[in-house]
Amino acid sequence: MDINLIGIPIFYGADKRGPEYAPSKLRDKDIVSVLSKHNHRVYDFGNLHVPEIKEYNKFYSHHNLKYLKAIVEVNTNLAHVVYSSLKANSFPLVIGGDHSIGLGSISGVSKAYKNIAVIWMDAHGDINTQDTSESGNIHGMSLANAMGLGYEDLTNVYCERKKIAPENVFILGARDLDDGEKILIQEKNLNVYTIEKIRDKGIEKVVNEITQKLKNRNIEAIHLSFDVDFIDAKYVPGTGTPVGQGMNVEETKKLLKSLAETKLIKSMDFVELNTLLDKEDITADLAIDLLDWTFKYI
Ligand code: DIR
Ligand code: MN
Ligand code: MN
Ligand code: MN
Repeated sequence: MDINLIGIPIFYGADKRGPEYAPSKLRDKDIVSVLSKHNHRVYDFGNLHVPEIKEYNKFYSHHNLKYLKAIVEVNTNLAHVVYSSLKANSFPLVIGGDHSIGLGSISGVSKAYKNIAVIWMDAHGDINTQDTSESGNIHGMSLANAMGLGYEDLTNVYCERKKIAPENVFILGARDLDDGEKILIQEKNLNVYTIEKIRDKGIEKVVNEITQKLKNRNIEAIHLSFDVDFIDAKYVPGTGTPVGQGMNVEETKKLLKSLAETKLIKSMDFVELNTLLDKEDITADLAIDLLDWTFKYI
């Protein structure tokens, strides 16, 4: 397979420095050779441009959407790179950066395919809007924006329509949800698989359940958006908002393997590696290990 490696050195969605260094960290750790081992041709597209915004200007465009304008700009460009990659039969692997980039990726995928699904692996739901968010951090809103919910500058990124139907969104591993997010999950009847639910049913069964639903709906492509805080806090010191009670590394790998083996994953984000918090490169090394593992089966 051809892989287009796309780095997005952005921290604006998290409003905490660190994730912007992840793409170069993973390149230092030879991500290109690691992925190439598995019979993939890897094209390193470098990093997309992220405009420099001064911290005192972060509320410039909206009082509860920090760095809105720059995030819209980066996501628009990302959407087009993802779309172009898919049209050229390449697999876009998007390395964040924070999770605000999930919107750009999904926007690009949704233009390339008619029927898509999103698997969002995350301790968080990222389904806040400017009205429910307690932080004003856009990385906690990107999945809502992709579903057409939230501020119009964000929901209109790349094209003026919703990018993904709520029934085709699967949130795996959520365990730190804000009140507004819990309400939205009820309202939209979103597919949320908590850690307990995944452990109860077993990984095989969960993946079968998801793929059965996708088959019934004629889904052509899955976009996998992987926030490294999906994994339990004790294994990922290098992320901005770690949460306990998550899966261990072995369970996570089992889940990634099962998902990859569906052969439906056509694009992926890997986000929220914060190198400034990552003492001894524990999380960066884990990131390499997880990507190595996943792309063996994709
Ligand atoms: C929180 C944290 N729900 C927010 N979200 C994070 O700011 O909206 N997402 N960390 O990954
Ligand atoms: Mn996230
Ligand atoms: Mn998260
Ligand atoms: Mn929270």
